[in-house]
Amino acid sequence: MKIAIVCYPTFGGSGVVATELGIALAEHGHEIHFITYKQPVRLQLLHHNVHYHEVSVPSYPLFHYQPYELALSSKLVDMAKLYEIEIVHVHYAIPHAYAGYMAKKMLAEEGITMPMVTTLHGTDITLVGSHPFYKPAVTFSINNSDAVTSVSQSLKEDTLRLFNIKKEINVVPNFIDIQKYENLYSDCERELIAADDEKIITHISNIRKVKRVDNVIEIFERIQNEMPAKLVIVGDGPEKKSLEILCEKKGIRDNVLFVGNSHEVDKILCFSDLFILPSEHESFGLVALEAMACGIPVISSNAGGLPEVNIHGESGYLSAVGDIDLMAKNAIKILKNDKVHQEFKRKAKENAHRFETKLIVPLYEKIYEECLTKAKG
Ligand code: GMT
Repeated sequence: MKIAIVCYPTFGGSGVVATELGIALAEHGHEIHFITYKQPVRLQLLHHNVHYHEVSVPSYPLFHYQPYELALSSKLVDMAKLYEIEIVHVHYAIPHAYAGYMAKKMLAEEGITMPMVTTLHGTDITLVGSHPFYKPAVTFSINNSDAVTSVSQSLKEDTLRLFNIKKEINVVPNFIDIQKYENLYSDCERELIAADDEKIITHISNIRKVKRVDNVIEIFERIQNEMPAKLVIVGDGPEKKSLEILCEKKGIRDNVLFVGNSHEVDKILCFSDLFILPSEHESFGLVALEAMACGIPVISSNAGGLPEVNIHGESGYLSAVGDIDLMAKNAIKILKNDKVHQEFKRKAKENAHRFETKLIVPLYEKIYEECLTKAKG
């Protein structure tokens, strides 16, 4: 199939999923066309099955807001005609589903059919999409997609609760290439950041309020009272500065490393002992799955789709949002006893296997085929 993938090219989970999906589909022999405003961060190599088309928005003084949807839908139309694209898969409803719908309609005027699959990722529904300013357009674009998928059962339920949806929503969970993490490094070089007797605790996110990174610091402080430890915070975002100040106030700044956005997430996970994700909302928690694939137990909140990924008492522990005491208690329970830690590590990896690429990607292929059959018939 010739498939266009529209996504955000940044470090966020939706862009990562879209990119990994495109790469996996290309390996299955499909021709993939990424259409976005920058080359996706996880897309290092372009080859004959993987193309990237940049959407540029020329600036014009009249525009207070640059019309990205317009440029994106025009690019989609041009690329669909040039490469005879059969189907478009948009990741993150805003504004991609809206632009995709417009492209589909423009192509239809010329007698070209291009079904659209929309994947809902989380904040496009729970935070941004349900805002009254966007809600009618988001509802319209979901209802006018040829197929809709959500990355967890929880997100499906949120979507049905928040919007008036007439379309069937298929749950297709996020996935991971477990093989990629097997024996990735012969030596993780953990001595670069921690002494032998120190545990390494990691958190990765876009450091926005919804991630509750201040809770990570509170939990780390409690862990540190029990054992020597270092905290590695990966990512960048609006809360970073105030978190640095919080660490300084607590007198733990020397033991907390803020490493910013990193292309070495695999390496950081390789030397981590525990991963913390106490989010307020989390439709899936791809980063928790990445940690589990590396055999790292996860201490998380029970928000959204996290209980579908992190299995309580197996791959880590779940607690109510904001229950720092319980999260710290569980973290210490795992880290204090080496035998317990090893068992959680084993189970974390075992549970990640439920989301292997080879199990999930065919679900998308099936959806594409169904859309194409329907469009032809
Ligand atoms: O977590 C974020 O804020 C980034 C966001 C995104 O749009 O990239 O992530 C969402 O999509 C990911 C991939 O499907 C999910 O794993 C994240 O749980 C989801 N984030 C939220 O729901 C907050």
